[in-house]
Amino acid sequence: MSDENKISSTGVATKEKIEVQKPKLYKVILLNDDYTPMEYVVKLLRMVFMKSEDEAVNIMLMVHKKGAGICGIFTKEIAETKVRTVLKMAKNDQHPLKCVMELE
Ligand code: TYC
Repeated sequence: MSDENKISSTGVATKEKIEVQKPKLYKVILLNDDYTPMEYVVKLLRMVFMKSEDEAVNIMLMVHKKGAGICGIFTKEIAETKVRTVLKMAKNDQHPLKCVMELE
């Protein structure tokens, strides 16, 4: 939220309130399965989420051990695109990898 000072045509200073909404953020979450190769998940995390090798390995291991892991936090449209990209890649490469988004 911010205020903006204005001088009107009558020369009177007025204060106008401008409301700025914070965009809602969504976590993109990768889910574990028993079949998708670990190296494939690491490659996907590097390509889709721009992770370093170390970051990608850590996220993959978290998903493998705990069942789920956060790949990133994004605005709605970006999160939707990331989920769609992951599912499309996995389907194309015939892996059962699942990915969902969740409001922060
Ligand atoms: N559990 C898989 C395996 O042992 C690896 C894996 C990790 C699969 C993360 C999916 O999102 C995933 N090959």
